[in-house]
Amino acid sequence: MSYRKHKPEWAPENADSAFACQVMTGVEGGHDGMPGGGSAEPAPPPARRRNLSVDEYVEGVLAGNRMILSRAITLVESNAAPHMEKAQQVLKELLPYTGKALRVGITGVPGAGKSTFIEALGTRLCQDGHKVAVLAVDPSSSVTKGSILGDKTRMETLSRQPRAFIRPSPAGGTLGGVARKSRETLLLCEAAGYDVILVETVGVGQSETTVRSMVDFFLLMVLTGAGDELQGMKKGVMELADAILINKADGDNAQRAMVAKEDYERMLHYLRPATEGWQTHAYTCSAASGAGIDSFWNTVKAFQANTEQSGIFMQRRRQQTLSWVYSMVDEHLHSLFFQNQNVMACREAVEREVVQGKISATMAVQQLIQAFARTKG
Ligand SMILES: Nc1nc2c(ncn2[C@@H]2O[C@H](COP(=O)(O)OP(=O)(O)OP(=O)(O)O)[C@@H](O)[C@H]2O)c(=O)[nH]1
Ligand SMILES: [Mg+2]
Repeated sequence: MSYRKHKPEWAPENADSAFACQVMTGVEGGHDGMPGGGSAEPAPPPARRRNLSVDEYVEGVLAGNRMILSRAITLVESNAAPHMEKAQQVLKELLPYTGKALRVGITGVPGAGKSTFIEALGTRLCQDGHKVAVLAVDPSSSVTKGSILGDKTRMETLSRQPRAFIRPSPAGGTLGGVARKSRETLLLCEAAGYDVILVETVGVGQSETTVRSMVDFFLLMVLTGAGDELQGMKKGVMELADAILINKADGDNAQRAMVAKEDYERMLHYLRPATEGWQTHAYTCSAASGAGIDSFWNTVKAFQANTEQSGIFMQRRRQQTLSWVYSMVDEHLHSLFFQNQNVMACREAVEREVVQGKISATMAVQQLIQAFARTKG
């Protein structure tokens, strides 16, 4: 194809901003690096206005071009039908290049220090030669409310790292929608060469389960003052974790953090581990001072070695992919059902009859499903 011969000199790796650059720097060969056609006219409008082809997305992402990666993510986040179709074509081409990163999820109550920790850990990993992508899953976020990584200044050091890529949560929508977008974003980042993916999520609602289902290692970050917190802590969340990290183990709090660590250890003893063959433990750290961060990463590496060796690592990934497929089938069927004309036509009457006790719940289901099935034949 002709554009391959005129491969653009992509914007430099360290071109500022993980958040879609507004303007691409001028490149040789005319508009957006495309053949200039010999025209001496001034440069046309900024490149991002021009639609990219599937091949341009694929090549740009594979070349590690951050701006094209940002645009590819915007494409997979779009709910417009033509964008979704194009996004799927791009993903199909990129799939063979995905799967090579270590995927780590991080949850914890608001203010636990997740972002501070990711900033410190991510910066170290970049210095060690890794390429780190940071994503967020926050189903409650919307453009107006801002998302958990919406404020770039909260990861100032990391966002300046040329080897790091930070992407806020897709705004609003259902958890299912946010989950799909986040998973596809994760795949795009892998294809772009990021070998560590850190996914932050707030510890509320169902988002932990969603993030657990897209990562290899899941970290629960907690604080001291544990007595109450331990009581209120959902056992279910602890059972998702491959490590529990008590943050802010610094200053006056250091001693309390050690006590909390013992408390958590005792609780973990009675819980089912999240990953077969791996015992979840509690650790302390200070995201602010950096203490405990290296040893946390060693734990993650040990987990990886252990689960790769036992085969659990790949087994979990296969299960994750399949359950992703079926959760999307569920969602699709759900919306087909509730948008079905026949269902909508009889729903009110069926609901009335069931709440008045004229028909049983099972009969109500039968009537609704029959109404749905009529259109399907
Ligand atoms: N003393 C101390 N303060 C910390 C530490 N880590 C984070 N903090 C502070 O705790 C506050 C919250 O930190 P964040 O990193 O924004 O917490 P978060 O978990 O990302 O919060 P949300 O994104 O709102 O859920 C900030 O004021 C941090 O400076 C630490 O290790 N020690
Ligand atoms: Mg945060």
